[in-house]
Amino acid sequence: MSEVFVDATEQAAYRRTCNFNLNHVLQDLQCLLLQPARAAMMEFVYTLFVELSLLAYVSRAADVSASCTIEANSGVAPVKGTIHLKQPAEGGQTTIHVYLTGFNSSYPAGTKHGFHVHNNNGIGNSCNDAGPHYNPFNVVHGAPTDSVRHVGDLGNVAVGSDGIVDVTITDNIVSLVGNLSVVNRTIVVHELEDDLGKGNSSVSNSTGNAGKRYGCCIITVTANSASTPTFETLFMQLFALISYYVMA
Ligand SMILES: [Cu+2]
Ligand SMILES: [Zn+2]
Repeated sequence: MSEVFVDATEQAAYRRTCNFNLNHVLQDLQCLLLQPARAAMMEFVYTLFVELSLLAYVSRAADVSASCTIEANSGVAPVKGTIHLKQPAEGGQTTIHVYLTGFNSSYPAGTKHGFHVHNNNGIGNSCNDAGPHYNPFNVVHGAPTDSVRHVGDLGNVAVGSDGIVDVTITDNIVSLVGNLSVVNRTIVVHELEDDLGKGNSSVSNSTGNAGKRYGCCIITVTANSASTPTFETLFMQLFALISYYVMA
């Protein structure tokens, strides 16, 4: 770079020559062709680094968190507990931690209970106000791993040997952001195992024949946070600044 411009003052002089003395085009061809191109390239490289570091900042720093708390559904089952959901703000996989107690202690460990996001914002009427499974594409019920499934189909949660459900689900369809967000909809835990659309029941294709609604809660956002920049993003910013000054 320095074979053309020794310092900033000389560079500024060249820039002025290029900009304001167009009658010297032939004598100053190198200036006209190279200098603006070089300046443009430096700006491009700098902008690219800044944008990359901003992208890294956004993609690493922000998560959307949501939760809901199931109160015992009196008259049906004393199941209660808390569900925590988390997803990167730009989308992607959602992590769902489920912690539930109050299942019938006579059930053997490993007993499964249907677990879904239902369409409505409502837990009244023994969870029936939650409506059907959240199904914006109007397709049949399925397993979480099926390509055709309700958006709300999260399959089953299994009770551990201690009578407690303590599991973490990851799902690529359930989202806390965008048009298909499940925020303000209702999670329902069921009496029976969801047959994942593969049973013989007449309701297998709509509910998975998961039986009664043992408990439910409405998903609400708890945090939509941006944390402090990571070491990597700070390094990228620093590298961008250094590159800019070295190349200029
Ligand atoms: Cu359900
Ligand atoms: Zn379903």
